[in-house]
Amino acid sequence: MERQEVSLKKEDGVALLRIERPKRLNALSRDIVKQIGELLEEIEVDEETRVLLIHSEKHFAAGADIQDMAECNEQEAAEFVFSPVFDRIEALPIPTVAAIEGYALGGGLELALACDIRFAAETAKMGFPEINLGIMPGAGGTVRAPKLIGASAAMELIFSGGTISAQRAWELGLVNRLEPEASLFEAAWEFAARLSKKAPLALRMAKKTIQEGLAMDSEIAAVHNESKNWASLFRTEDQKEGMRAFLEKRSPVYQGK
Ligand code: DAK
Repeated sequence: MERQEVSLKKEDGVALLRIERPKRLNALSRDIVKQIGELLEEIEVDEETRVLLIHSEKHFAAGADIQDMAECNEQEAAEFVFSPVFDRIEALPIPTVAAIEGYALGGGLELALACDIRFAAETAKMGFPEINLGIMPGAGGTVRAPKLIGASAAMELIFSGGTISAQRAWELGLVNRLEPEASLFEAAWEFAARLSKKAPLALRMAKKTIQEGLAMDSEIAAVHNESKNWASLFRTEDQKEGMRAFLEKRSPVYQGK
């Protein structure tokens, strides 16, 4: 396995994960996704990591590696690790941000969709080209894209196999923020670093509560769950610190306790 194809750097509470396979436009081989899974193990247990930022130079990822998939039979295709790894990204208790430049296609877009928030360069291009290869999205695309942009817009993207501009992706709600290409990474990093200074237990609880609420059929049950989770934050030192800091007109210093 070529370990250097995925890198992880940690600074100021932000873990920066990058795919480094420029000759293949960062296409996701099985090994790369396995490596992402291994690095997630590290992130999952690291209490100092407050935010995960996924960004790759020039291209986010031009999809799954077609060479890797071309001769797969059904059993081998089912054994690809994409969905379990992407599901673990979605399930991380900390905020996750994707910063997209260049192509985010197929499995690459699915990787971005597994993150909580997406920044995109104005020049980025996104789409689900799977249909052009005789398959369909299979690592969350048919589930997460319709939730985000509605069933019909997702069907248009998936059925057509076309590529859309970052501007169109922003209009559809597929990405949260558009940035000039030159400042995309800096903007996403600054955002992630800002989140890393927020009360970490409250951030985690907010993410958990939103995800739990989305998974519930009853709005009343979801609001009840929100109230319970909200009250539980009053057990934390961070809540005392946040409110006292406000009253004392100073900046809060959160310990994550
Ligand atoms: N796989 C392998 N190689 C790729 C690649 C890919 N996805 N994308 C690009 N490359 C390679 C090209 O073959 C080329 O290699 P050389 O010819 O230099 O050896 C090199 O990267 C540079 O690409 P191009 O020369 O094509 O660059 P262009 O600027 O002309 O075009 C492009 C850029 C992004 C429009 C084009 O490269 C392209 O159409 N790429 C393929 C996009 C694509 O179809 N992606 C795959 C979608 S299928 C799973 C669930 C989901 C999936 C897998 C498993 N499970 C649940 C198990 C996901 C499936 C997909 O993502």
